[in-house]
Amino acid sequence: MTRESALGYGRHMSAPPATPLDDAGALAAEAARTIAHRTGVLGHDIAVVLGSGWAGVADALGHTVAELNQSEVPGFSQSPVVGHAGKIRSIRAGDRAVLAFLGRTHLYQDLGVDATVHYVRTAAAAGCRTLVVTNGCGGLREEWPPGTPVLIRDHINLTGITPLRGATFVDLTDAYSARLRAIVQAVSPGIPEGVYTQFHGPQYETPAEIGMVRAIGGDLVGMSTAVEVIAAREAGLEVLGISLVTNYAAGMTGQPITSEEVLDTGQASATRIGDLLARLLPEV
Ligand code: 8IG
Repeated sequence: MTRESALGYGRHMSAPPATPLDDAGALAAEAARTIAHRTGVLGHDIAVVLGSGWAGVADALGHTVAELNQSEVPGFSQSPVVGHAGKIRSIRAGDRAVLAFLGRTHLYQDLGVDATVHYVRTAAAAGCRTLVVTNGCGGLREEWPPGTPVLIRDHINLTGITPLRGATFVDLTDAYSARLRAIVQAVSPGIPEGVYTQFHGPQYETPAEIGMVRAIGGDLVGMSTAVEVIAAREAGLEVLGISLVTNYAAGMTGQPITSEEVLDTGQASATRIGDLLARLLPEV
C-alpha cells in the first residue's frame, strides 16, 4: 500500500500540502491504531525487531496473543528477504506487552528511509518506551565466531542516510542504553560488547572496506540498525541492540560469505539467543 492510499488519498485526489515528517508520524499513528484494533491490545510496552538469524526466537519470547502480516498494516511492505517472515506479533511476556516485528525493511530495498524506520515510529505510537533491536551481521573479531551474540555498545552510520529531517539535532550519546546493557550483563555475564557499522548494502563489503571498518573502530558490519536507532532516539525510545554474528567479515577466512552460512548460523543459534531474549524482556 502506498502512503497516499494508506491515508485514504486516491490517485484521483491531490495529496495534501507536503509536510513530510507529519506525514510519517500520521502514517505511524494509523499503523498503531490498526495494530491495537487487530490485536485487541490497546498499548504495548516493548518493541522487538527480529533480524536475520533471529526469526526462530519469536516463539520463545512469550505467549502469542495475535499475529498480523506486516502487509496488512498501513505503511509496511512485505519483506522479500529470505529468513524475514514479515509478521507483526503481539506477545505477552510476564506483565509486559511485547510488539514483535518479524522481519524489517532494509535501505537496499530502495523504499526510502521512512519505510525503513516505519516500524520504529509505529512502535512509539503504539506506546512502546523500549526498543530491542536485533540483527545478523558480519564479525571482525577472531574471538567472536559465527553464533556469538554481541551487545551493541555504539554504532557508526556509513550509509550517508538519516531518518531525521531538517535541523533535528538528536543526541546519540548513550544511544545504546548503558542501563539496559547492564541488565543484559547481569542476565548473561560476560557477553561481549561491540561497535556496529551500518553499510547501505546489499553487497557485502570488500576486504579493503573491512580494513577501513577496523581502522575506525568497528567490530561488526551489517545493513540495518543504525538508521533505525537514530529514529528511535528521536522518538524517545530507550534502545537495546543485540547482534548475532552469522559470518566472519569479508577477507577474514579466505572463503566467500554465503546466505546459507548466514541462515544456518541463525538456526543453530536460535535456542541460545531465544533464551537470552526471553530472560531479558521481563527485566527491561
Ligand atoms: I547476516 O558480513 C550479514 N549481514 N554488510 N556484512 C554486511 N551485512 C551483513 C553481513 C556482512 N552478514
